[in-house]
Amino acid sequence: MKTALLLVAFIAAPAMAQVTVTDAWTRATAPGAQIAAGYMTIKNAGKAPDKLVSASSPVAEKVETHVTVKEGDIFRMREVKGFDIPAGGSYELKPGGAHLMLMNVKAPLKEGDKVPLTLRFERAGEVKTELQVGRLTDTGKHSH
Ligand SMILES: [Cu+2]
Repeated sequence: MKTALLLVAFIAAPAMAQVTVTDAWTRATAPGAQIAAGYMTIKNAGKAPDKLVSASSPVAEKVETHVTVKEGDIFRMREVKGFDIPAGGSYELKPGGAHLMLMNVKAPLKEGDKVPLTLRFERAGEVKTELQVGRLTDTGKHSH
Protein backbone atom coordinates (compact mmCIF):
# COMPACT_ATOMS: atom_id res chain seq x y z
CA MET A 1 0.00 0.00 0.00
CA LYS A 2 2.74 2.42 0.93
CA THR A 3 4.70 1.52 -2.16
CA ALA A 4 1.67 2.08 -4.37
CA LEU A 5 1.13 5.52 -2.87
CA LEU A 6 4.75 6.44 -3.45
CA LEU A 7 4.54 5.35 -7.07
CA VAL A 8 1.42 7.40 -7.69
CA ALA A 9 3.06 10.42 -6.12
CA PHE A 10 6.17 9.93 -8.20
CA ILE A 11 4.24 9.81 -11.47
CA ALA A 12 1.86 12.64 -10.58
CA ALA A 13 4.39 15.23 -9.46
CA PRO A 14 7.87 14.70 -10.85
CA ALA A 15 9.13 18.25 -10.28
CA MET A 16 9.99 20.43 -7.30
CA ALA A 17 11.28 18.09 -4.67
CA GLN A 18 12.38 20.22 -1.76
CA VAL A 19 14.65 18.42 0.63
CA THR A 20 16.95 20.20 3.03
CA VAL A 21 19.38 18.90 5.61
CA THR A 22 20.17 20.66 8.89
CA ASP A 23 22.27 19.93 11.97
CA ALA A 24 24.38 17.27 10.28
CA TRP A 25 27.05 15.97 12.63
CA THR A 26 29.18 13.04 13.65
CA ARG A 27 31.59 12.32 16.45
CA ALA A 28 35.34 12.36 16.42
CA THR A 29 36.57 8.80 16.00
CA ALA A 30 38.66 6.97 18.57
CA PRO A 31 42.13 5.88 17.45
CA GLY A 32 41.78 2.82 15.23
CA ALA A 33 38.01 3.13 14.90
CA GLN A 34 36.85 2.51 11.36
CA ILE A 35 33.19 3.37 11.61
CA ALA A 36 31.36 6.57 12.41
CA ALA A 37 27.69 7.42 12.69
CA GLY A 38 26.17 10.46 10.99
CA TYR A 39 23.15 12.30 12.34
CA MET A 40 20.97 15.07 10.91
CA THR A 41 17.48 16.34 10.40
CA ILE A 42 16.07 15.91 6.90
CA LYS A 43 13.16 18.15 5.99
CA ASN A 44 10.88 17.61 3.05
CA ALA A 45 8.98 20.74 2.14
CA GLY A 46 7.49 19.07 -0.93
CA LYS A 47 3.99 17.75 -1.32
CA ALA A 48 5.14 14.21 -1.97
CA PRO A 49 7.04 11.81 0.27
CA ASP A 50 10.69 11.23 -0.55
CA LYS A 51 13.18 8.57 0.40
CA LEU A 52 16.86 8.73 1.21
CA VAL A 53 18.11 5.73 -0.74
CA SER A 54 21.88 6.01 -0.40
CA ALA A 55 24.75 8.19 0.67
CA SER A 56 28.46 8.48 0.09
CA SER A 57 31.45 10.34 1.47
CA PRO A 58 35.06 10.61 0.30
CA VAL A 59 36.25 9.77 3.84
CA ALA A 60 34.58 6.35 3.95
CA GLU A 61 34.60 3.29 1.75
CA LYS A 62 30.82 3.25 1.87
CA VAL A 63 27.92 4.74 3.78
CA GLU A 64 25.03 2.60 4.96
CA THR A 65 21.58 3.51 6.26
CA HIS A 66 21.04 1.98 9.71
CA VAL A 67 18.33 1.85 12.33
CA THR A 68 18.72 0.88 15.96
CA VAL A 69 16.43 -1.88 17.21
CA LYS A 70 15.94 -3.14 20.73
CA GLU A 71 16.26 -6.88 21.22
CA GLY A 72 15.49 -7.67 24.83
CA ASP A 73 17.73 -5.30 26.74
CA ILE A 74 20.25 -4.90 23.97
CA PHE A 75 20.26 -2.28 21.23
CA ARG A 76 21.50 -3.46 17.90
CA MET A 77 21.94 -1.78 14.55
CA ARG A 78 20.38 -3.07 11.41
CA GLU A 79 20.93 -1.96 7.84
CA VAL A 80 17.78 -0.80 6.06
CA LYS A 81 17.07 0.10 2.46
CA GLY A 82 16.65 3.79 3.17
CA PHE A 83 14.70 6.33 5.17
CA ASP A 84 11.22 7.56 4.23
CA ILE A 85 10.88 11.31 4.53
CA PRO A 86 7.21 12.29 4.87
CA ALA A 87 5.71 15.00 2.65
CA GLY A 88 5.73 18.32 4.44
CA GLY A 89 7.56 16.76 7.36
CA SER A 90 10.95 15.75 8.58
CA TYR A 91 12.95 12.70 9.57
CA GLU A 92 15.51 12.78 12.31
CA LEU A 93 18.70 10.77 12.40
CA LYS A 94 19.86 10.75 16.01
CA PRO A 95 21.87 8.74 18.54
CA GLY A 96 19.94 5.62 19.52
CA GLY A 97 17.83 5.79 16.38
CA ALA A 98 18.27 5.95 12.64
CA HIS A 99 21.69 7.03 11.42
CA LEU A 100 24.09 6.91 8.54
CA MET A 101 26.98 4.54 9.09
CA LEU A 102 30.30 5.51 7.58
CA MET A 103 32.11 2.23 6.97
CA ASN A 104 35.89 1.84 6.79
CA VAL A 105 36.71 5.44 7.55
CA LYS A 106 40.04 6.12 5.89
CA ALA A 107 41.49 8.56 8.44
CA PRO A 108 40.44 9.55 11.96
CA LEU A 109 37.71 12.20 12.14
CA LYS A 110 38.87 15.09 14.31
CA GLU A 111 36.74 17.49 16.29
CA GLY A 112 36.10 20.61 14.24
CA ASP A 113 36.52 18.86 10.89
CA LYS A 114 33.79 18.92 8.28
CA VAL A 115 33.06 15.71 6.44
CA PRO A 116 31.56 16.06 2.95
CA LEU A 117 28.53 13.88 2.42
CA THR A 118 26.34 13.30 -0.62
CA LEU A 119 22.80 12.06 -0.03
CA ARG A 120 20.72 10.55 -2.81
CA PHE A 121 16.97 10.85 -2.65
CA GLU A 122 14.42 9.05 -4.77
CA ARG A 123 12.83 12.32 -5.87
CA ALA A 124 15.12 15.15 -4.87
CA GLY A 125 18.19 13.49 -6.37
CA GLU A 126 21.58 14.39 -4.94
CA VAL A 127 21.79 16.67 -1.94
CA LYS A 128 25.24 17.63 -0.67
CA THR A 129 25.90 18.41 2.95
CA GLU A 130 28.69 18.30 5.53
CA LEU A 131 28.90 16.50 8.83
CA GLN A 132 30.30 18.72 11.54
CA VAL A 133 32.64 16.60 13.65
CA GLY A 134 31.93 16.95 17.36
CA ARG A 135 33.60 15.45 20.39
CA LEU A 136 34.10 11.75 20.82
CA THR A 137 31.85 11.96 23.86
CA ASP A 138 29.01 13.95 22.30
CA THR A 139 25.45 13.21 23.38
CA GLY A 140 23.96 9.80 22.90
CA LYS A 141 24.86 6.26 23.77
CA HIS A 142 25.15 4.77 20.33
CA SER A 143 27.51 1.84 20.50
CA HIS A 144 28.59 -0.74 18.00
CU1 LIG B 1 25.14 1.87 12.58
